[in-house]
Amino acid sequence: MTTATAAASPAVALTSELTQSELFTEIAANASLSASFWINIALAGLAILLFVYMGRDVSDSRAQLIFVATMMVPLVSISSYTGLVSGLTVGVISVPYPGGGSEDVLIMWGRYLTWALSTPMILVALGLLAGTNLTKLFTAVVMDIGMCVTGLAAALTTSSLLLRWFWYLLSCAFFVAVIYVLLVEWPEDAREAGTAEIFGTLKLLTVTLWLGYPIFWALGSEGLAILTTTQTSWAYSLLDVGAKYVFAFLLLRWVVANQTVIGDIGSGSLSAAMAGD
Ligand code: RET
Repeated sequence: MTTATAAASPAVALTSELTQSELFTEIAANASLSASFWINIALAGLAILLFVYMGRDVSDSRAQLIFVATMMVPLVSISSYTGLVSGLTVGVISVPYPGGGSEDVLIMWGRYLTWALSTPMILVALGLLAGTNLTKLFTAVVMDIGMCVTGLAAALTTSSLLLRWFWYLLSCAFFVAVIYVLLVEWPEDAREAGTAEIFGTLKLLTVTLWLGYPIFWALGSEGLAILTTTQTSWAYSLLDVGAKYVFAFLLLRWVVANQTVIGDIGSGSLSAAMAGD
């Protein structure tokens, strides 16, 4: 495999010493890779405008908090993808591969960093919708941040193939805890809160799409290199469209139409904390 993993016709050869503007040129020269970024910048921008409009009359405080948390998702996303297109949050590292040897690969490390900000927001919104307590919300959020940070470590470790995959497994272990909360704990809370139906839909969407990320990591240029960098980037970008904008739209549309249900979500330490008790 050669430097073609980063661009069909690279403007400059990939080495780990590229400057930010060389990385920028490299990305711009690959139309498909660039498009995988720009499509998200455009959709995040539209989502922000749409959500501000949808939230104009929301008055319940829990509903407002769900709005703020959900709005953060496209806001973080537009920042994340701006970092990627500008060459600021990408780099070239020498990735070791199972067959032996290594390859200089374009790594979009900014993705993992910004996931550590956006995914907790998704979980806060879902936890508030399910009417969960502070303990479960805290657990889901810290496990999720653990998943993103160890995922970043997996992507950036070049010293050892074994440790690279050990980081990956650690990240998966954190991920299992998040999945457990989503599939076991929160559906029960949502049933009590009267939000079981919409929670069920969003849970299914979230769990299904989130599972795609570790799968594409393993198949992509950071893992087994079955897919090229551009293909991997497209996979993440498309998963992002569903996991962020479609998810956020479905949630906020429901919240706007069901503010009274949200307002009635009662007991639990989180509600008590929100009410200032
Ligand atoms: C990595 C690789 C290591 C193992 C695991 C991963 C999981 C990532 C996930 C990302 C979800 C991102 C979303 C972003 C939206 O803003 C880090 C790929 C388990 C689940 C939903």
